[in-house]
Amino acid sequence: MKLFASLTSPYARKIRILLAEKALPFELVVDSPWEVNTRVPEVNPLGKVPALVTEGGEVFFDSPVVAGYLEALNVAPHMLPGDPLERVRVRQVEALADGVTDAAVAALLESRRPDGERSDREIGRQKEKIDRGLAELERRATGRTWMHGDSLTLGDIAVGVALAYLDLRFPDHGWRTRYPSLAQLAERLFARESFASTVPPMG
Ligand SMILES: N[C@@H](CCC(=O)N[C@@H](CS)C(=O)NCC(=O)O)C(=O)O
Repeated sequence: MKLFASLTSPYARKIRILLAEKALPFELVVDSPWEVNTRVPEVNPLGKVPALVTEGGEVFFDSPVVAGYLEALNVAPHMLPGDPLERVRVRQVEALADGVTDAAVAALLESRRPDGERSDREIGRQKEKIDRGLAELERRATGRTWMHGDSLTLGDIAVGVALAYLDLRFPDHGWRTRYPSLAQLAERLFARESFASTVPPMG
């Protein structure tokens, strides 16, 4: 398997963590879709990472789909429950955490627009999504070790990646103080080898 990824992409990091937790061998193709000579559009028409190319040459993209493919390989530890409804519940946590990441990416891109084109209102709107999303994740995390059930799932991985992305892009956000259950979860997650070995470089 080949994974097209940039080292700072939180969505690609979610997949790299999943691959590490399952100890699945893969080739990491580091490619930033923002560079002019990127080859990502050759595998993903949308020009986004992550994109996974299987041994047979089939391509999967959009991180929830890639995660679904990796789970379908049936390699332990399983990161989604077997029960269909419980599975949807974990995927809901993943979607909520990915949505926080989406809003953080949108706020960052807006903040990098030149003077006169940048909208502070839009940045504020995205930051509200981040905080509403985190408040809901905090509610769900309170009083439990993992976001769902009694073991690590894809939901926890997506939450950890979203929180780490806030540390990277908005280090003054203050989520650890405002969301103590998420802070405890993050401490457990960040100590895992899968998270430690995929820390993004600054940039
Ligand atoms: N929903 C997608 C989002 C992927 C995404 O937006 N990736 C960014 C990197 S963080 C990207 O490749 N952006 C390039 C672009 O938008 O052209 C997923 O979960 O995989």
